[in-house]
Amino acid sequence: MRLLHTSDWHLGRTLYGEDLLAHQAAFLDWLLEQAVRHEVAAVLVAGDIYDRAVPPPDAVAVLDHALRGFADAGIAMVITSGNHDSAVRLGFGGRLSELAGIHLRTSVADIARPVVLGGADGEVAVYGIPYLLPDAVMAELGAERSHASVLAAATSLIRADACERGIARTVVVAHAFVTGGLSSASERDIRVGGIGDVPASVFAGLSYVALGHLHGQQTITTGVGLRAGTIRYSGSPLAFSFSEWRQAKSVTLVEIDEAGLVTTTKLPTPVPRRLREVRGRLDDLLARAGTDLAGLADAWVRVVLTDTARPVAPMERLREKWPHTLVLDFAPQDAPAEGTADLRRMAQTTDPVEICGMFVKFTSGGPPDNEQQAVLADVVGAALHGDLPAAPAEPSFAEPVLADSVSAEPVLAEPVLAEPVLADRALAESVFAMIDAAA
Ligand SMILES: [Mn+2]
Repeated sequence: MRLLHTSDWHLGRTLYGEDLLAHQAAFLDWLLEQAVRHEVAAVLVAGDIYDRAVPPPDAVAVLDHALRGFADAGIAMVITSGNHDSAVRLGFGGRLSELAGIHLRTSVADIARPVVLGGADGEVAVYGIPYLLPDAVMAELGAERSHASVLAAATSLIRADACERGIARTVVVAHAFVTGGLSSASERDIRVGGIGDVPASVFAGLSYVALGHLHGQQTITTGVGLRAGTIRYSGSPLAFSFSEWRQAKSVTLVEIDEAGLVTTTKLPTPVPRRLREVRGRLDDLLARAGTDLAGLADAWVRVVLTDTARPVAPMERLREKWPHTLVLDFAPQDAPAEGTADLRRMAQTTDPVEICGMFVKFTSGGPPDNEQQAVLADVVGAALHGDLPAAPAEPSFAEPVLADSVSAEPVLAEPVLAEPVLADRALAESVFAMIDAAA
């Protein structure tokens, strides 16, 4: 019997502001083609169908269209909710869609209610475990406050049910962080709060465990007493972060033989655009745009600039060559590593000369030299005595510098950074105008 295992569609998600929905819809069309071509008995979707608990309407429309396609083709689906989904919203109308072969498993009550697939070689029972938040389900499952405990309780129910039915070949679809799995930057950590990951041993005795949550495909091989290849993350069909740019995305074709032994094959998913990361000085990178970096013109690109001084309008210049540049980060060469500590210190300092000096260090990678320091002191002194040229109505330095750096976002979120800078904006601006003039 053949099954197709996929997860983490995250319908409605964007990639650094880039709309992915058309690519997600194309993936779902492709998935249906694969399901038909490989004559699978069912498609298993292990959670994170949507990116958000309240998905945007066009993402709902895309899922609706896809489900109808599978139902029309007579291919069963077993879908569980992930930590990004609202189980109640995703599960709406579940008993109705079940009549069309679309089996939503979004509640604890349905964990031990399998979808029994019949084939020429006998029956396979497929169970769906929705993402189980320990606090929400521990009482119902009689479990402790940990993922390991609630999942162990869930799989006990499943083993008991399969035993009662006399079905030896069992498949579980679940959304969890299993010990030993490798994560990437685009997953929302479900271990927060000390509730822990799950040992593979909770899945002992099952023929195949179709996992979701981790976005890189991988097989978990740390289970004691488990056959290798039986516990697997299919990974997401698309990359959702640059940390995944080297991953080849796929869905997993699962073949279960009569004895319940499993073989898996990766089917590479369509790639709408490759992700690429480059690092270097702006001028050097742009000079390579016609040669070894020519391929970046079609790619989604993250650029890490190592220029010591921030170049003017870097994003605009990069997008002239590589229009799909999405992320621009700065990592000045030889820059001191204590940048964040500097920002904290800035929040506590009241000496404008020192603040300006930190800004020079932040933007150029090094502290002001003696000459610059003298200019700073002069200008600040003049400003404090009211002997200052009028500041322009729309100050221009703070915004472009901070707004074009994605890496600055988490720092900006801390109010301590923005305030001292902005409060002294007119002052600092004049200082920098004079430094520019002096340079
Ligand atoms: Mn996910």
